[in-house]
Amino acid sequence: MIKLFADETNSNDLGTSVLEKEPELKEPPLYQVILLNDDYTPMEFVVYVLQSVFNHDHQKATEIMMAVHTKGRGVCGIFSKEIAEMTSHEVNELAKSHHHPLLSEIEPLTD
Ligand code: TYC
Repeated sequence: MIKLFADETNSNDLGTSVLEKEPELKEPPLYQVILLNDDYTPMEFVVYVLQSVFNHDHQKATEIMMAVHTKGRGVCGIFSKEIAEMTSHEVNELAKSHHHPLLSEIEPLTD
């Protein structure tokens, strides 16, 4: 719906109005950080990553790790695009620094 808004650009505004588009109030898109299964990363290391990077408790971290282990991939967190990118990068660098092949990636959350 188009509404009348006060013209804030006019400092001599004497109560005049201009037609403007309604302000768009869209929420920013969300991204999932997805953990991928592999044959070599130790289960305990995956649980450690899920606790230390994603702040999951030990029980939840173990559940997610087992779901990824059996299904091939799984969601470990949902964030804004920038935070998802940084978090996925942190996981991949942490795995590399421990010489494990563990990988994560991000994908847009569609509803
Ligand atoms: N499949 C691995 C193993 O059997 C464990 C594992 C789980 C690796 C989840 C990666 O994202 C992963 N040691």
